[in-house]
Order: sequence, then structure tokens, then C-alpha cells
Amino acid sequence: MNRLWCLFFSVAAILAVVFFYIGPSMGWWFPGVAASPLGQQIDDLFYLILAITGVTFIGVHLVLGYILWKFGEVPGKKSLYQHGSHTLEVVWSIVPAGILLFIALYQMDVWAAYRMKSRFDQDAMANPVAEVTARQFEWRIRYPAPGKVLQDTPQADDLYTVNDLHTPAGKPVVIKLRSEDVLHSFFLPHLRVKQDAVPGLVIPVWFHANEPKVYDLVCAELCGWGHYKMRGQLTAQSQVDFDAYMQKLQQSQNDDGYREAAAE
Ligand SMILES: [Cu+2]
Repeated sequence: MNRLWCLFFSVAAILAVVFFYIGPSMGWWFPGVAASPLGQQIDDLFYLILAITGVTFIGVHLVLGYILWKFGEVPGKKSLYQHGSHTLEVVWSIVPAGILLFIALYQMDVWAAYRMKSRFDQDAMANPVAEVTARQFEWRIRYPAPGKVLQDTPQADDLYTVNDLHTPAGKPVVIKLRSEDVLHSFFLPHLRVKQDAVPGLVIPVWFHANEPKVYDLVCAELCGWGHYKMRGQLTAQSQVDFDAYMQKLQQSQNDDGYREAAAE
């Protein structure tokens, strides 16, 4: 039995090497390469923490396996109890505390860039591209009419889409996030952007898509029975294409009276 557990812990350590250290090069951990400048830094932080926890995990399992092998039950042999080691306890408290402190300090720049510096991006903050309202189970998107600035309350000439967010690529943009009912989470996995949508709050979300492309937009908060189908897409496009899209949207909504229906 001891040998079985010894094998179990050793195999876990070997599997961990495969998943933790070969996985990243096989692209198992993230959906593709980060598609935003900050996303790359977030990935680097993730891999650093994975390396630290991975080494610890593998070390602990190898030691466990070895101890079970070496000191497993022997018929007739008595256990030996001792009070413990004060020095060891101090060491295994201080080392993890030191590692946590290092991570806390090391990640501060990325956290500040994501949460704080973005708030001072005057240009993007003054001109939010759209208001995104999460509700069970869809993303409602409200754009200002071309040439106008997004207002806090809906305007007569606003433009609407559902589950289909367009933004310019290659520069920082801001959307205003709200929720109409319960907690949702606005998640752009390729851009490494995730922000809770909280009823009663309007939260600016700042992101920067590197290149024109279509990305997934999903809800990352279990928000009800239809959570699984609460998905849309983000189309990041060149400024010229974005402007053309807005013109087309305005035209189509003028034509079919869609705006009144969508605004309800
Ligand atoms: Cu949701």
C-alpha cells in the first residue's frame, strides 16, 4: 500500500512537469498569444507564478513519495512521536511569506497600469466607444451617433447592437460597463481583460487590441441558467473601417426603425 501511495505522489510530480513546463509551449494555458500589450505582461506574471508554485508542488510531491517509500509501515515497528521543530516552523512560515511579498511587489506595475493609469488616459476616457449593458443572457451595446460623444442616458440618435461590439484597433479604447440585473463578468480572453459588471455601477473598462481581428466576448460569472450562451464578439478594426461600420449601422437603423425597438 505504501508503495502505491509513493507511486501516486511521484506520478503527480511527473505530470506536473508536463503540464506546468511543457504546457505553455504547447499553448494549453491561454487561448492564443495575448492580443494586447498589457496582456503579454499579464501572461508573463502568470507564468512566473506558475513556475514558483510548480517548483513547490513538484518538490513537495517528490519528498512525500520518498518519505512513504523510505519510512512506510513495517510490521512490528513502533512509531516515534516528537514535539516538533521550532526552527522548521519559522522557516516554512518566513519563506512563503517572503515569496508572497515578492509577488505582491513585482506585480504592482502591471496592476497599476491596468487599474490606475488607464483611468488617466484622458482621450480614451473622454470618448468611450460604447456602453455595454450585461443582462440575462446577452450583451446590449449602445453607441453614440457618429461624431457625437456617448452620454450617460440614452439619446434619440444612439445606435444599438446585441452581442456585437466594434471598436477601433491599435489604440486604447474605453467602454462603459453596466449590468441590468445580476452580477456578470465582461471577459475578453484573448486580450486578458476581465471585469465584473455590477448592478448600479457604471465601470469604465480600458483595453487595447493590437490588431484588427474578431475576438471572443464571453460572460465569466455564473449568472443564471443561460450563462453558457451569454457570448458575443468584439470586432477590433481600423479607424476607417470602424467609422464606416458606424455609418452603416446608423443607416440601417434609420431605415428599419430598429432603434425604437432596441431602446425598450
Ligand atoms: Cu452573465
